[in-house]
Parts: sequence; C-alpha cells; structure tokens
Amino acid sequence: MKSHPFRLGCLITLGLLTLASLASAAATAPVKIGFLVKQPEEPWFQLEWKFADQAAKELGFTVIKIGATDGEKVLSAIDNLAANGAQGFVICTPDTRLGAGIAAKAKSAGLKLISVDDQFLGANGQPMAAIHHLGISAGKIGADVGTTLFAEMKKRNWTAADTAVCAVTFEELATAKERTDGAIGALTAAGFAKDHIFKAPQRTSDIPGAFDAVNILLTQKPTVKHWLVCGMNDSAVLGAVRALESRGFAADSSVGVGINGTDCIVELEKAKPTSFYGSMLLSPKRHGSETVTMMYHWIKDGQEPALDSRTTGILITRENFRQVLKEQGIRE
Ligand code: FCA
Repeated sequence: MKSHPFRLGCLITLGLLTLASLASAAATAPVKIGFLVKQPEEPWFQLEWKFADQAAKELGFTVIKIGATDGEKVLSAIDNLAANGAQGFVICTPDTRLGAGIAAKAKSAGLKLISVDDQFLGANGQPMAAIHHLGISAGKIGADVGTTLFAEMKKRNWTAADTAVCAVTFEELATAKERTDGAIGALTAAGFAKDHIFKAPQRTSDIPGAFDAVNILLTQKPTVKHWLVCGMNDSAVLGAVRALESRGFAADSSVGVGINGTDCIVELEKAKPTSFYGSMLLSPKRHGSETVTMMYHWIKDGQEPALDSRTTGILITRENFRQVLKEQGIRE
C-alpha cells in the first residue's frame, strides 16, 4: 500500500521533532560529575572537594564527592555514578596500577575520565599518557624543597659531618618518588654528601607511616646531630618531625620542609616553632576547580581538555603562611 503523501510528511516531521527533543534533552540534562579521592581524611583532598563545589556552584552543575580508598570502592563508585546519571568523573586513585581497569570501567559505563594528582600507570608500568591528567611538576617542587633545606643548613652553620638527610620515601607512587628524588638531586647538586642521605620508606602514605619509618632510621643512625627532612607531602614530614621529637630533636637541631601546604597549617600556627620549617604550597584550588571545570566543558560543549597539565608550588613558612593562604583563597 502506498502511503498518503500527507501522512508521510507528518511522520517525517514527528520523527525530526523527536530527534530534536532527544538532542536537546541531552544538551540540557543536568551535568553531574563525580570526584573520587583516595584519602578523604587529608585536608588536601577536602580542599580539592571544596574548590570543586565552588566551581560547580558558579557554573551550575553537581559534584558527587566519593571517598574511594581501595579498588573495590572505586569500581562500585563508578557503577553508582552511572546509575545516578553522571556523565564523567575526576579521580585521585588509591593505586595508580589500577589505571587500566578504571579506564576500561569508565568507558563501558559511558563516563568521561580525568585523573588528578596521581597519574594512572598502564600494564607496562608506564604513565597512561592517553588519559587526561592534571598533576604537579613533582621533580621541580621536590628540588625546591632540597634547595630550601640546604639553605637552612647553611644559615644554621651546621657542619657537613654532623648533618644528615632523612628522605621519607613512598617510591611505589611515581609522583612521590619524583618529589623525593628531586629533593635529593638538589641537595647533592648543592654539594651535600651522598653518603649522608638516608631513605626512610613509608609503608603507608600518612603520618603514622612516616613516624614508623623514621623511628627505624633514627635507631640505625644514633650519632647524627642535625637532620634535614623531606618527603612526598606534609604528612610524611609531620610524621618525621614527631619521630624526631620523641628522640629529643627540636627546631634547633632538625629542619623539615613538606609539600601541599594544606596539611601543616595547625603545625605552623603553633606558638613555639617546631622542626617543621615550611612547605611547598600547591594549589588545591586549581586541582579541584580546574579539573571539574574542564570536565564540565567536555561534557556540555564537547570541548576536550589538555591531556597533561602541571601545577607549581610556592614556599610557605611561619613568616608568610597566613598571608599566602589568604591570597590563595585557602584561609579567610
Ligand atoms: C598525592 C599526595 C597528596 C598531594 C597530591 C598532589 O596524591 O598523596 O598528598 O600531594 O599528590
């Protein structure tokens, strides 16, 4: 039977209208973005969340914040995000070796993906350069820690013979290794003796993990008079400072410089200076708001973000931290 031309016309119009309304529904569907972090108890990650929320408020989308402390939690979070109508997520993974699995799961759930802070590793152990990432210039920031420590040693007139470096390491995480390698590299480039540099490997990347690691090192090296301390972040150096204190070291006999600048504020506020001299302040604002903003434009406007962005750090000490934290929007 031949269709009446009028009926055919109506059908085509109807079809076009349906397609148009489907397309506009996709364009106007509320944007929901997951933000998964490995250590939700760390102030660094709480601030990333805070700045992600701020960007969401300004641009009009929702951030779904999830603490994903192990691989299983990451996978079930991805399922939940998809079920809740999210279109993408930002993640600092609890283990970079899960990278390929997380990327595959995101793809099958139809979710866009950006990694933050810790870059995914592929099956070959190399960074997954095809996954969009925003991280820190870890080697350079570590080198700035090393340079600061060396300058503080000179300022205090500590002798090379009496002074040693305690590097609190977490080498299974590439960004952590780059930071401590950077610090050690700058110290040796400045003339610090390699055989006075000791690593204290953390079993867990938190304050207790650093405390335990440094306690072992201090037991092994009882004759060192002055310690210079570096680590992957503030928690690593804070754990070391606490271990040093338990052996009688204080601000006049040891000096530590952290990284993050967000997890040492209480320490810097203490009335009496401790061995925690300062920290390389990173930008939780950029890591939190830039990642979700990139994701938002990717979802909404099809605008693909840069594959690899890196942020820098600035030294904060007891002298300037209040002012700098204020300037950076971290403290009132
Ligand atoms: C890693 C560390 C965090 C922070 C971040 C930029 O994820 O665990 O403390 O330094 O990189």
